[in-house]
Amino acid sequence: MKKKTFILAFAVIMIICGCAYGFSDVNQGDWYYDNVTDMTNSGYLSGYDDGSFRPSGIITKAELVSVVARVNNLEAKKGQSNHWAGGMLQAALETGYYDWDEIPPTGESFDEPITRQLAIKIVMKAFLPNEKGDYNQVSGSVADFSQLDGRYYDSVIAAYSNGVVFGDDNGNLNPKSSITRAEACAIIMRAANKKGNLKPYETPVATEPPSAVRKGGVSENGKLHVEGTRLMNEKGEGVALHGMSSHGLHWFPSFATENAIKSTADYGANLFRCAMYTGEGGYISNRSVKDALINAVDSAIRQDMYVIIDWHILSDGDPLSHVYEAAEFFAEMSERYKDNPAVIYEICNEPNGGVTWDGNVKPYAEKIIPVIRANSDGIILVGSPTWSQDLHEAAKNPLSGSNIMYTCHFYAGTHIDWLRQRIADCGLPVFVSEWGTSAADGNGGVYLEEAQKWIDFMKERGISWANWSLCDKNESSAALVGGANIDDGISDDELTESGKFVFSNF
Ligand code: IDC
Repeated sequence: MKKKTFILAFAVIMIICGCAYGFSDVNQGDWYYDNVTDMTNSGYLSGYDDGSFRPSGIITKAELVSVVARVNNLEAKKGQSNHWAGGMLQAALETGYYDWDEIPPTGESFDEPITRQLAIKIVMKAFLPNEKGDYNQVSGSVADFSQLDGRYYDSVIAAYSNGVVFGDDNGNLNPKSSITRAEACAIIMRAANKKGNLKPYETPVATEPPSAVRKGGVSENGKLHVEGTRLMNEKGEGVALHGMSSHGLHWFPSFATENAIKSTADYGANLFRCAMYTGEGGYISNRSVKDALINAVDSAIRQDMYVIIDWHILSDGDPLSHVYEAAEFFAEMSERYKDNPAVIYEICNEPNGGVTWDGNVKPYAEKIIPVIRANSDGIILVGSPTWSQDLHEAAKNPLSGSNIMYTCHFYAGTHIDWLRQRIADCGLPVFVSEWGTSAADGNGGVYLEEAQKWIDFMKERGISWANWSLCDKNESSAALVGGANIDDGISDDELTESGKFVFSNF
């Protein structure tokens, strides 16, 4: 009953938004219709851009294990492989879904089709590890039971006895053949339903329309793309986004609420940046900060603003140090916000500490960008070494692919002409996803004369920016005075000197 309500809600949203409900190649009456629909509605597996699901396409080891692991709420672990699913496969391996030799963690076999016997074992270990079945009955009814490898007897017998698997029309299991996407959906959904731990379906924010329409907002500019060095709107006109960055969401979630974000839009901002620290007590050690991030992203979307999802590496200077977690995170975020034109992905805030573009940042970006591109062709922002100042290094060996921009971060008390010159010289599309009126430590100053030079420079070039930061911390880069209560909007006397300057420039 509950699930039906969720599915109904989904259908209603899809109809309101004028989206087609269902896949071109999955029809009511197909034996897998319910399982595929439940699975895709729950957001665990998606179809293809052309509107198809390809039910008879094969599923790989990486795909099957990562879907099972996600349905079962596993969290990615650090694995040996840089494959997009490496972290989830490591977690599944450590949890005992399969043995080392069945899918070696090196990544080499991750993209191979998974056999049916192994898929069944993984699904049973994940959802119904304690179920048993009747050997005589199953071995007598499965025509090709003798084809099974002995290590799969228990799982296959339990799967048949619990209604997770049925043979084909000839009573065969074909244990060593590949398994299709539709079949995988079916066995996963049957087992997960039997265990009863399916997460309720959540309203897809991606299709929820904004509740406000604002000048310069998403409803006006639509889907963004990059042409040459410029950010363009859907109509092919140059567009510049301006707004605030949050401070660390795990420290200051109360300044990243819908009211807080809305109050910046009321001053004219059309951008909000959600800074989710990875280190310093952030996401890597405290996954719950993702809830604050999602809340902020959804809020900005409802306010008709563009919104940056910032993977805020800082003390953990090498982005490769958390590449597995990043792949998992961006897979989830890009799936959640799939077609939403508001969402911009910033994949590494500020690489630093001896990392190089060629050796660290570019290889990292080349792992994360395809993960996002599997779901979205939205704008992706990439940092560079030395706290996102080494544009000249990125320019020597830029990334391939479209809709990629390079971030440049500046603090007016520290970074002056020479960094502006770098932007002018690099020939790359640049996005200033973080800047401050203070010195680089977030304090000192404020340096409004130099900040004005920067504002003029960015305006001339149509460069988008987000200012650090919307919070009331006692440091000069903070936009709000101590104790500011912004639940009812931000009044002028709640703005610091920096805040007044920045808000007047939206
Ligand atoms: C600063 C915060 C400060 C915090 C410090 C360490 O303003 O309160 O104690 O981080 O977490 C950056 C970073 C940004 C920094 C900011 C100012 O992206 O996280 O915030 N800065 O130092 N790069 C250059 C400057």
